[in-house]
Amino acid sequence: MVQWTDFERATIQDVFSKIDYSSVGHQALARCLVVYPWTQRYFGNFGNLYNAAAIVGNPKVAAHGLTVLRGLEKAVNNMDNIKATYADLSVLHSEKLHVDPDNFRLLADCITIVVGSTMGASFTAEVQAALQKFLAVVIAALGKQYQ
Ligand code: HNI
Repeated sequence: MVQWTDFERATIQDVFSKIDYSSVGHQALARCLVVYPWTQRYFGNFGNLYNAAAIVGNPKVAAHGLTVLRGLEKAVNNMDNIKATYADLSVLHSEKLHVDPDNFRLLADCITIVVGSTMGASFTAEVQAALQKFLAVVIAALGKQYQ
């Protein structure tokens, strides 16, 4: 089981209590789709993803970004049990959506970048380390059904 320090727990709670889910989710998913264009293939029913402006302006991207952040909130609220919390979500991404699990890391990195740019100076190296550890646990849990 993952061990969390008091600082890591407090930091994750603090970061997620301060960020705007809609904005961070939207920006992070849009960034992922622009920077790693092959990720667009999973969102064929989202309509126009033709270029960066279309991706950022696409309301389905915004809505789904919020869905992803709400999904992350479940992990924030169950930090000692993220694998079980994500069991169904892992099955969905592997067996139904067939998302290559390498992509989880790419979206997670985009989330880190957007959170960092939103938090500015308060996004210290220690805060980044806590967030990336949390996201690594999320990625492992989402990938569990692939193994
Ligand atoms: Ni993901 C649906 C959470 C990474 C492609 N995804 C969801 C849902 C949640 C979610 C929550 C909604 C489930 C439901 O309807 O029951 N996804 C997450 C999280 C991460 C993640 C927490 C990683 C941080 N998903 C990814 C990645 C891709 C991805 C990297 C593809 C590149 N997800 C999808 C697709 C759907 C989806 C596609 C269905 C979207 C739809 O509405 O049709």
